[in-house]
Amino acid sequence: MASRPRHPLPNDPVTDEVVYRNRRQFMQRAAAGAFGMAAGVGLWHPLAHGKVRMGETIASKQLSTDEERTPRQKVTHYNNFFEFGTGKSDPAEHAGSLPTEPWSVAIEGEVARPGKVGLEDLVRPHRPFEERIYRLRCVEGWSMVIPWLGFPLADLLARFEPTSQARFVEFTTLYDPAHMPGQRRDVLDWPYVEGLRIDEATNPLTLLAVGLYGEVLPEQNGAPIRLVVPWKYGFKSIKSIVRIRLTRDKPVTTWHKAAPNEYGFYANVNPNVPHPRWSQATERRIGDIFQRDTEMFNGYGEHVAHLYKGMDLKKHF
Ligand SMILES: Nc1nc2c(c(=O)[nH]1)N[C@H]1C(S)=C(S)[C@@H](COP(=O)(O)O)O[C@H]1N2
Ligand SMILES: [Mo]
Repeated sequence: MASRPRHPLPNDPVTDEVVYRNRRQFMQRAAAGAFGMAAGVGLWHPLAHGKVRMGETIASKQLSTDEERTPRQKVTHYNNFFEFGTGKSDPAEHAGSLPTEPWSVAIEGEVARPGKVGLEDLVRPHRPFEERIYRLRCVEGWSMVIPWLGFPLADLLARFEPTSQARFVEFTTLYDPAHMPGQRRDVLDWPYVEGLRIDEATNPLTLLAVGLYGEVLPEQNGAPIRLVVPWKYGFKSIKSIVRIRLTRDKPVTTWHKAAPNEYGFYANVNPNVPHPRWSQATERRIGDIFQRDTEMFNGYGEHVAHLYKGMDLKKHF
């Protein structure tokens, strides 16, 4: 685990400089009569009020692809987010009303410092966010190139101090059938759960994303915080996370539970292992007409192949 300075954890008073600055600005503007009372209320509590602010970001060139990015309109209107329906346009149509503020994430299990942390407190130590341009390969056979904004999951986990017993990380999506119409139907066993081995979770490529294309994450892409694991099929990149649990045992993941012969725990992109009902050898980049060859580990082998040395990837698909 990377050794990093300890960061303030849950329940620390909000003393962040940005907040201080916002508050001071508010005082000045309020004094100048720029705001009425109603407008001022939210500004006194900027963290309860605002979504994650992007602020300054840094480009992570080394881990980014220089391939052409999929247009933002496609990235935000061709989605899989079954909590809002199974159609590709359902998430863009229905996810906008998902309440993402306030939002907190529970960090549980094999950690020395468990806690339930408000979103801003969770992400604040990880600013400025990095821009990572990653390929995303869906198990259905399409792919995109998406400029995410976020920070390494490894950095977040280190703050909570995983114990020596922590072998896996389990992630859970919000369960809120009132706002997630798909959860009122038995399409999947809700809430959506995903998992990684601890060495996969702490690989430098593994990202917690809070934005894309320079802006706050749209609801349909998994606001306010989602996982991005670019060498695995898209379904591992779980959206709208409310719980991160470190465990000794391998998590039981949603897609594996739904169809164990079709969706393995590892779900590494692998052109040599067909899905039982279709080939995985090629893919169509959204916007392209023709298929292209799918690369082993989605082209991220130099960063992750060592994680699977000695494993039979046909068995551990
Ligand atoms: N909670 C949740 N996370 C999810 C899904 C989902 O249905 N629910 N779909 C997955 C699948 S199959 C893919 S391909 C990606 C799509 O991410 P995107 O819509 O941001 O491109 O999200 C993944 N994360
Ligand atoms: Mo997918």
